[in-house]
Amino acid sequence: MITVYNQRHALHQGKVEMFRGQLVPCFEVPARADYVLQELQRRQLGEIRAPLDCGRAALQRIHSARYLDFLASAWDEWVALDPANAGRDALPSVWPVRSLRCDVLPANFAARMGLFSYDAGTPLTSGTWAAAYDGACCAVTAAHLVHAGARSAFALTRPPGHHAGSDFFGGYCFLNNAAIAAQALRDAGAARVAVLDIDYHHGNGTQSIFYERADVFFASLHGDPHTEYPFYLGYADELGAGPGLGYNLNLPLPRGSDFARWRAALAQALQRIAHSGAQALVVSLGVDTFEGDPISGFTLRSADYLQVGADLAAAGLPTVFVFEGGYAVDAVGVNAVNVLDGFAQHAA
Ligand code: OKP
Ligand code: ZN
Repeated sequence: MITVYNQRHALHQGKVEMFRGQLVPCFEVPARADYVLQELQRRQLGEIRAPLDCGRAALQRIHSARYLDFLASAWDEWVALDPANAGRDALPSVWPVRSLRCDVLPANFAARMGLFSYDAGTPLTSGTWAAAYDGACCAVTAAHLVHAGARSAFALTRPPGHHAGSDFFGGYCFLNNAAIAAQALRDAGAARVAVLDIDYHHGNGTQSIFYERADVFFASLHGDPHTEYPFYLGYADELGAGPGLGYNLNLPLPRGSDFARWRAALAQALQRIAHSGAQALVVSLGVDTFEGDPISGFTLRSADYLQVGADLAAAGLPTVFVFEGGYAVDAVGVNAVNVLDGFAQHAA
């Protein structure tokens, strides 16, 4: 398993997120990726390399130009409002919901923060753009390695990506690394690609990006959005639309679900992926399904992740893993690497 590691991930270091009327310390911290790297090195799971510069064009296959322009300049605009902002994270606080206009690009910075986001839990910091850009390049580099014949590759980066849409950030995500990887595989020549999202939270960004497309099948196992973030997408009746009808699969599970129940849903998703005709697989690898996760509600144990990796290997597809969630920081390295190790041990 080759790992493509984002050495600049810690440039994105949020201080606080809005939670129940208070600004609380961020759950999505640099130590998460450090622990995964440490565990990869400890178990000598394979070569660890740096990403190639994938260029803005690879990002623009998924994200709108005006969103990328905004992200690239947002920090400078934030500090220009008030030099004291240099010591604070930027968080949105106003959004264009139903009946308000999304087509006008306001000059006001706060108004643009809201236009391009959907929650107040995702701080934008001085290094967010640099970290997210290099992270997307990790995903593209991993996709190219797999397209060139590697059985698998792992994009180890943060911030995560699966909640980010073509023109919005949210859920700790800015650039949709998994979608960018899937598109890179398509552009390299794979006719059909599947994205399997096993993070605890529904990958609303990835779903929305591919919802009307038949060339990228999206499947997700996640906490039931009736009670779990991101609440407004991820229901079982979302099947895709237009040419994409039949190419979206949501398997919401109740909060509290255990590994047996989760694994049965995984088998269902993998069966559909096998029938989708996908030539390559992108896995949004979140390990916030862990019993000890502080913001999630499934009860997987560390050893279960070895089995998850084995089940994924049995699908037999060239596979790009992209790191997403997992907030039990002490366990995130073991859990994520268990998936990769289980995969490597069972990959033909
Ligand atoms: C990102 B990924 C916790 C509230 C939850 C958003 C969760 C985003 C999860 N105070 N806020 O792991 O899917
Ligand atoms: Zn998650």
